[in-house]
Amino acid sequence: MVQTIEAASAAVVGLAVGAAVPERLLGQERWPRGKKRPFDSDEEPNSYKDITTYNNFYEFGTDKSDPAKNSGNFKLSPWTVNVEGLVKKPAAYHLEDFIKPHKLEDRIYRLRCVEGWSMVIPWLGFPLAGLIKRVEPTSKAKYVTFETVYRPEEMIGQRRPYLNWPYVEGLRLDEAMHPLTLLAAGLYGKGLPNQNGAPLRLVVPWKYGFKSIKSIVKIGFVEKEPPTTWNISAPDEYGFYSNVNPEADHPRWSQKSERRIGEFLKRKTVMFNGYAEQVGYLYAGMDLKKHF
Ligand SMILES: Nc1nc2c(c(=O)[nH]1)N[C@H]1C(S)=C(S)[C@@H](COP(=O)(O)O)O[C@H]1N2
Ligand SMILES: [Mo]
Repeated sequence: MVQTIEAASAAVVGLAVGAAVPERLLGQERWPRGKKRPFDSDEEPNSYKDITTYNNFYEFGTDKSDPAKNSGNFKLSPWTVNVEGLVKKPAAYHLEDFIKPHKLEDRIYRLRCVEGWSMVIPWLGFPLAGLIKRVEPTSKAKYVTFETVYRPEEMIGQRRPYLNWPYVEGLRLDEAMHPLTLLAAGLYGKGLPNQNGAPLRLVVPWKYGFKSIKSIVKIGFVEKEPPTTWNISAPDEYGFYSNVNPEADHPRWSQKSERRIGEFLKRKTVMFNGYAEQVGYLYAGMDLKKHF
């Protein structure tokens, strides 16, 4: 059953819900959805409770329940997003000005974590391509970089060396421009909860979840493939591309199947997480076992 927003709200009393993105920017109540939109998965979304209590966000701890428990005092405003590097219009944007020119859309996407579990999440966001066009990358720009906020006072996980902080990620420019690539400011029609990466996070549905970096403060444009956090941490296990691929096993486990949160039996993992038709052309001629 698709949860109504009322049921969803009742399920999260006591959890932090994003407030940095004013409701007027999020627009009218968008959930429950009407007819299926072109980019939607037709699978049933996970419950608001599952999506907001089973999280990976190491800045708030390494257990799945830690981000919801430990992110209550995370400050969402003021929030500035710096756009820098090989662009004609570098700038430090207040979050509102960053989001305002873009039309927010609901997008129901599958999310597959490299650990072997998956969910279906109704995001609210806008295509990263719109932002990229707005800031006008120069012809030298070939990759886009992203950085999470560094605030060990508020993010207890950053006081320990679980990963190299701040968390950084990157995409090739054509991946970043793909219409599926989203900057999300909400889910289930409301502002993003802190544990899901408030106030703004990336969503790249055909790649393992760790590419979808949370709580972004910096977006850069560069010429060379940038370093990425999980690749720095374990280069043999996590590559730059990290496309969902049932044929390319993780060195320590198979990637052929996954457990959908809320289900008991495993499902088969699908190439590019089911988005092969839309994104396959981006990797034509590439050996995806080598460029994992
Ligand atoms: N900054 C940051 N972003 C992050 C992570 C993290 O630990 N820190 N975890 C990643 C991983 S491994 C996954 S699976 C997704 C989970 O997103 P969700 O908690 O909203 O489902 O966030 C990704 N983004
Ligand atoms: Mo993940």
